[in-house]
Amino acid sequence: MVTRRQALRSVGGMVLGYGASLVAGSRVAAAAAETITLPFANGERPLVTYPGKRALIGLTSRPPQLETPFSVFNEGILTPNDAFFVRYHLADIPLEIDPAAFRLEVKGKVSTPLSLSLDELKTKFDPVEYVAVHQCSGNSRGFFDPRVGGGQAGNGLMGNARWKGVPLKAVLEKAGIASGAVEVYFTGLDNPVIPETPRFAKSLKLDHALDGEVMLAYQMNGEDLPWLNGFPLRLVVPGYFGTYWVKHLNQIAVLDKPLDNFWMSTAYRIPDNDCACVPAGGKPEKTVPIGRFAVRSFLTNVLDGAKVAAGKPLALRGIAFDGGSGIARVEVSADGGKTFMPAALGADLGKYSFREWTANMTLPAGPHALKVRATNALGQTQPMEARWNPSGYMRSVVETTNVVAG
Ligand SMILES: Nc1nc2c(c(=O)[nH]1)N[C@H]1C(S)=C(S)[C@@H](COP(=O)(O)O)O[C@H]1N2
Ligand SMILES: [Mo]
Repeated sequence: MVTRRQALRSVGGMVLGYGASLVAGSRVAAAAAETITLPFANGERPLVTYPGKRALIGLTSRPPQLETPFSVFNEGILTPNDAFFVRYHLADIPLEIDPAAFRLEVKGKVSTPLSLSLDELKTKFDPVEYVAVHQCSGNSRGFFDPRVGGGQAGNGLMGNARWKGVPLKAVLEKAGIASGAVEVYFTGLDNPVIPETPRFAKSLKLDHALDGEVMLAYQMNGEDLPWLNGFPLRLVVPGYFGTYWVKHLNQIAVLDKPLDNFWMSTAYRIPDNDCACVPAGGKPEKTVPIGRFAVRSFLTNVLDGAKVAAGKPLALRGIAFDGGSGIARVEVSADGGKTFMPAALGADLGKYSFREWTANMTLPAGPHALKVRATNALGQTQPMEARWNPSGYMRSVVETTNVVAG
């Protein structure tokens, strides 16, 4: 028997050809047979499949929110499109988009409002391409202690992809920024279910929008954007949390005053201090919009609870990234962080990319707490103790992997 809950777990359709439609409807996917257990209380999740995606960790189905299983990060330094996480706020997501009829509107404080087809974006502007990590502010929220409200994610609300598109700057310059402009507004094709809910929209400061790096992306890892990752166009804001990476982007407006909506003024704000933290259980006095990623690093080839061979070289491998200065060094510890030794860095795919690291260590028999710590080009590193804020954002603690050598 298929329950309503199970039925809702599937969008129930497929992406046809080059993203003609994600049809709601007829076929109900088999109920999730498999589950995965994230390493915190109430961490059991179904593995679910959606159009264009392999089995991913299901967090919610309306709207779809899918987490990447951590094992994917050990498969390669780029995250495959079919394994890339999915996050939406509002359940009325686009199910049909005609790429030929799609237009990006650019309006507001500009000298010439624009309405650009995908074809024009692809042919009338010089494309740019770079590798960048995309990460949700709430990545790893499930590890917060004390626990906080919001999607209880493990470490899979992140991914690393090669993005291709048009610099936002080029499009804004074509429209011509009028005097008095201070911010740029972005929204997409998804809608709230009830009109009282504010539509999802974000803004960037004008100088950020004009930095030449923020991208209107139409490709991810050499293919059209996957439907659920924002087909046919999304904003890519390298180094910045995913909340700014507006999907199904179809409207840009240049504003003469800061955007004051729920998504900027209430949600996605962090304590206004260097650690973006408050004492556990506390409340920040003042908040600011979330910005760049903190430095993070992970061991990917040895999992917590693993049994490893004692007295033999153990090859360790993982990833590190930061908010865009680039990873300068990675160190590993086998004694719970008392001493660290340097890891080797892998190929440099750019300052916004995951950086691979490798290390070898030989462990005597017994339990060991492995730790990995990265430092970026600005000298910023990861705290040994987890920081806390009430929204569960920006986890960046030195992660621990407990193993037993025998
Ligand atoms: N249109 C639209 N864009 C959006 C959102 C959304 O709800 N609607 N969520 C944002 C948030 S919070 C995140 S983390 C990323 C998720 O991108 P992904 O689904 O491609 O992983 O999209 C961002 N862009
Ligand atoms: Mo997010």
